[in-house]
Amino acid sequence: MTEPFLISERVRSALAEGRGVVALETSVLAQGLPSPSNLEAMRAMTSAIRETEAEPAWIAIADGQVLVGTDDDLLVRLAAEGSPMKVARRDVPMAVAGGGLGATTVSATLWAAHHAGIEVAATGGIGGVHPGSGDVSADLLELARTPGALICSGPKSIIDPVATMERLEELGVAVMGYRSDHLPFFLVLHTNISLDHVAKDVSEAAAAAKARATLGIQSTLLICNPIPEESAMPADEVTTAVRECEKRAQDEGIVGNRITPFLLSCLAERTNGRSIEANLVLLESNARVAAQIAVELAKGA
Ligand code: PSU
Ligand code: MN
Repeated sequence: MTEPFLISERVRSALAEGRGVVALETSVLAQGLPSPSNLEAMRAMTSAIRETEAEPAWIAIADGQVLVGTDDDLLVRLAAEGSPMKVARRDVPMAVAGGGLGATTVSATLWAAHHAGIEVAATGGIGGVHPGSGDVSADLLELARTPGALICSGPKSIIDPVATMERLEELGVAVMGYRSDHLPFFLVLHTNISLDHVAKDVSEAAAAAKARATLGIQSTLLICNPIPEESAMPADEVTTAVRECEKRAQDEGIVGNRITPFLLSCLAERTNGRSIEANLVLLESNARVAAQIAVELAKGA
């Protein structure tokens, strides 16, 4: 029988040598971005992490195995193939048993990273509470029950940021701004929600992550790094586009885990691709900051 959980040789040796490792989700490649932007994101994130002398651990499911650290060929397949399964934590057993190709969301990625002994992960924007529909991303509960540190640019612009922050508070998930005292909002620089905790540099962020780990606090520290300012989109433009897309999703009866990919692709169409450009910029920036934090943690910050 093949092992259902496989850590790649590169990731295994990076962990054994005490080097920094950054876990990365693949749903952003398979469902979040169109081709060829998804491959561009994959390459930019991989390079940003390697340049920082950390090791990327892309997480995916293929041929009955959860893979922590994949080769580029598999990522190219994930990015190209019509419909890899979108795999949140609850879907992992079926994705493994089914033997096909699966792309992990933040929840499955945090679970697998922790299982592999990886402390730091990066994504674009997290899921959260969708306005009005009662839809809440599994990302939130996962942040509450799995230890680690996740670098993101706040909740995605399709999410209700106030309701999401309330839910994170209830779940006991700490939110820390990275060089920002307001909650970033994915494609938009920030919301008007102020944050209680701010890291002014990598060493402050790493120190908080280290304290969490030392104390054995069983939740993920959410470190929110705003999109680089020159690439940020105007809030009113994004809000208008999101409202139109929500209406379209409702008219077309889009529900469940198809909502987020639908809204992201609608947003790309409504903004003539500018949301995709902005998404690429923030993904690369988050990968770099995550790598810097992972390296600092590995040094025993
Ligand atoms: N960040 C992005 N693009 C994405 C996602 C995150 O910039 O596509 C994905 C992540 O995998 C996240 C998922 O976990 O969207 C959330 O989906 P849902 O709202 O269905 O929980
Ligand atoms: Mn949902």
